[in-house]
Amino acid sequence: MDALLNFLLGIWDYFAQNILTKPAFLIGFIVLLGYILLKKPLYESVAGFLKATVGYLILSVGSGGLVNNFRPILVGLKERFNLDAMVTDPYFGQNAVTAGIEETFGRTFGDTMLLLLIAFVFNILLVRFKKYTKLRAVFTTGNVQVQQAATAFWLLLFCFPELGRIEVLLVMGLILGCYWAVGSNLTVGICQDLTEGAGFAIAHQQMFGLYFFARLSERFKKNKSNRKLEDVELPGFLSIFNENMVATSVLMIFFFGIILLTLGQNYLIDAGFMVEGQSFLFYILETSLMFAVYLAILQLGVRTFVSELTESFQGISNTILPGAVPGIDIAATFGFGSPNAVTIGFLFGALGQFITILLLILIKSPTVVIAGFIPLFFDNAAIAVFANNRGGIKAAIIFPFISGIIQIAGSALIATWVGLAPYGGYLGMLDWATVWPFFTVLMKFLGFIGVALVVIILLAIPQIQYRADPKGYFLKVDDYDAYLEQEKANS
Ligand code: ASC
Repeated sequence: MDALLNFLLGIWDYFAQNILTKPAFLIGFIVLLGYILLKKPLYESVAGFLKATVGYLILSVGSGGLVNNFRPILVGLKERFNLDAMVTDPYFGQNAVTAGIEETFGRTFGDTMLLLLIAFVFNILLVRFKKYTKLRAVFTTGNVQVQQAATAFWLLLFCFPELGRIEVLLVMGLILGCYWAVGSNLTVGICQDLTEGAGFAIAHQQMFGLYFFARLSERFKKNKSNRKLEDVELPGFLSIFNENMVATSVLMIFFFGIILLTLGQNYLIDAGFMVEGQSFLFYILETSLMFAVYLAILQLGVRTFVSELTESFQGISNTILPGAVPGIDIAATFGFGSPNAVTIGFLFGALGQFITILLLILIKSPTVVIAGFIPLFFDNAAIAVFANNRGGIKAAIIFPFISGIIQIAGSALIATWVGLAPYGGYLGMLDWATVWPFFTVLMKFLGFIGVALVVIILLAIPQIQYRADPKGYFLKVDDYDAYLEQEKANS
């Protein structure tokens, strides 16, 4: 009996380590399964698997390149000015939890893979019973689930320090599972609009934020003079900005130019960014231009796997999970809408974050924050993509700016309150600076009633969404063209 159990656990562990936490392979296998269910020949199904996996890996090279190149530069500000600051970054957040959990709560969390299993199965069940739950999206980005599990574990222990191992797993499975399913489901409609029915949703760390700002952006639509970024044709010498790669390059030369000059050549040489004798001017140029390079790679990756995923997922949504869509990485949105929105969102998000950081320093906040690259870029660029798509340029400028302020203020507050700040990092993505602090307040002050409230609130959201548009809610996923027809007929 024990041997059998161990064998099964072994298989599970292998699956979790190699597939569930590696979205490129999970998406690859989903495509393979989809094509097999569509009764495609095996060679075509395998070809689809390869193309989807390679595409997703290309996307990861793009987003990883951005992170690895630009995170150290921003974090450098902390060293350069000897700031005792916490970095908002999902990886720093995870490290902070690992570093502090033993000392603070006398605990360690070794059940992440088990938690992912519970969540994955729970998510699939919630979608399978969508008739009752109204949930349509399956979370496939296990890499971010691992980061979120770490932070959620800390927040939970902060509210319930006495909770036993099994209880922790149960409560986390329930709350995180609902957050993943409900959050991803929230983005289904806005993603369908953005991608004109590509059939995916977002499974990441700012899903509530995306939905919130996307809906607010619609208020800008009524004003005719407020155009979308892609509809603007700049005249004269400004016309060079019509080309996305040029626009990104110029803006990044300014942005990173200022930061690199602030860091100074001496620091950059000491810290190993530059070598002795290298031209500072060309170092700045090359570093800044790499931004456009990785962005282009990222977009190539999106183009490569999304079409495979769209087609193959029909096999799954026609059979085992009717009307479902996969929730995927936020970077997939950067292949749609206006590419300039990505750059605009990043820059205005940065403005909002930097102003807030200065304020923290001025008011002598107990926690000072250093802007991590991941929340700065991936959250705010995506908010701009959706805001531009639904409300035009003004929305694409204002909302990332507001988001930047909230990211820093929210992260500083929650990380100070729960005692994570001294360990140097906090997850920092938009939902973790807003929605999760709210959950934490409920649970800290209401105990298990708070837990129940969190779950009830989460599960009520898809019901409200459904009731707002019972005719279009499922149709928007099942047949986007028919949905558009219906909308036209209604208006
Ligand atoms: C995250 C995280 C990453 C990036 C990536 C964006 O939250 O942990 O590595 O965003 O998923 O493509």
